[in-house]
Amino acid sequence: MAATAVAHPNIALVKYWGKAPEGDNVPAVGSLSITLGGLTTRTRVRFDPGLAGDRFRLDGVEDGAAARRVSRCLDRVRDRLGVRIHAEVSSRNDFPTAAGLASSASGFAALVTAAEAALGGGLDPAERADLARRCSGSAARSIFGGFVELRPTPGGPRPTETRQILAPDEWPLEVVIAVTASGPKATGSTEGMRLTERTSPYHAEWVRLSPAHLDEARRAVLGRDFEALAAIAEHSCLAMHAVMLSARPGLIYWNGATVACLHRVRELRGRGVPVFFTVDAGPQVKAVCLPEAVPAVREALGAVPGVEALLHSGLGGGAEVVE
Ligand code: 2P0
Repeated sequence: MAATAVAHPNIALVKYWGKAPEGDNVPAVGSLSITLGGLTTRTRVRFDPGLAGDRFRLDGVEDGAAARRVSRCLDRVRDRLGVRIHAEVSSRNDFPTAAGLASSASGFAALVTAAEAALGGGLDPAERADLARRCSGSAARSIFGGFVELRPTPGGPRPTETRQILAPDEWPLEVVIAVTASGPKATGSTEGMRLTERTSPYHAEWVRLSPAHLDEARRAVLGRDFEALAAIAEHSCLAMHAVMLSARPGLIYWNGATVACLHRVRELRGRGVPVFFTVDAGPQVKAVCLPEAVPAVREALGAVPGVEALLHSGLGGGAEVVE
């Protein structure tokens, strides 16, 4: 009754921000992402009838707040498979946790995949994705590799459908991540979304426009049209941050170096370098580019004052059981 799974974070090019009113963590909007092969979460789950409660260690340290969320996620897997046994979970990230690098996406994708395998569940990836979505919306996308779309499907067999739209080797984009601050962010995504839904006058418009954003991005991906993908991805990112900024009090996830990096990426693209930016609920800048652009992008972002480190990743596969 033990299994180990690995999963990778994903970066949304069409962003998820906001929950549907029906609850159970159904996203208010669809999203489209790329899964990053170069950053990895590795999670071992061992179910043990002798345990009085679930236990959770992240990077070797017991973490009480995260443990409650892990336990709630395990409850969803247990409920689905009709099991009532507690588990010991240990997880490792080879990248900074909770700093806008989507550690909850890879974390919950790996957790659901390992827990389900440990219990011999035999769930298919679409079902695992919907379970992972209930634990953390973006985690559904990390069940799959390459280019992934998640759509709310009211009235469907499941409340959301997640699927791969292109495999990693069908369009091998690269991502350079400029880390402009390490350490956990000030406002977690779930809390930030709730505040935005309640208080931003622009949130309803964001939800209304989202299907058009998804259609535009899906067309660009299927046509391998980098310019078109750059245009819609930067728009979705900036529109999401506009909605965040318009909450009360406004959510400002960027720092000065974040903004400087956005300008550098725009300058590069103006000079013909195939690169665009995206930024999540944190201050790191993700520069998505064609493989030949990686050296120029690294050099440009590495020279921006305030950039502490660069990470680099190609696209990768979905969550999988390794032991
Ligand atoms: C995304 N983010 O699409 C967006 C862009 C952050 C900004 O999904 O509340 O950690 O656990 O469902 O999945 C981060 O949100 O939120 C996120 P919950 P999650 O990648």
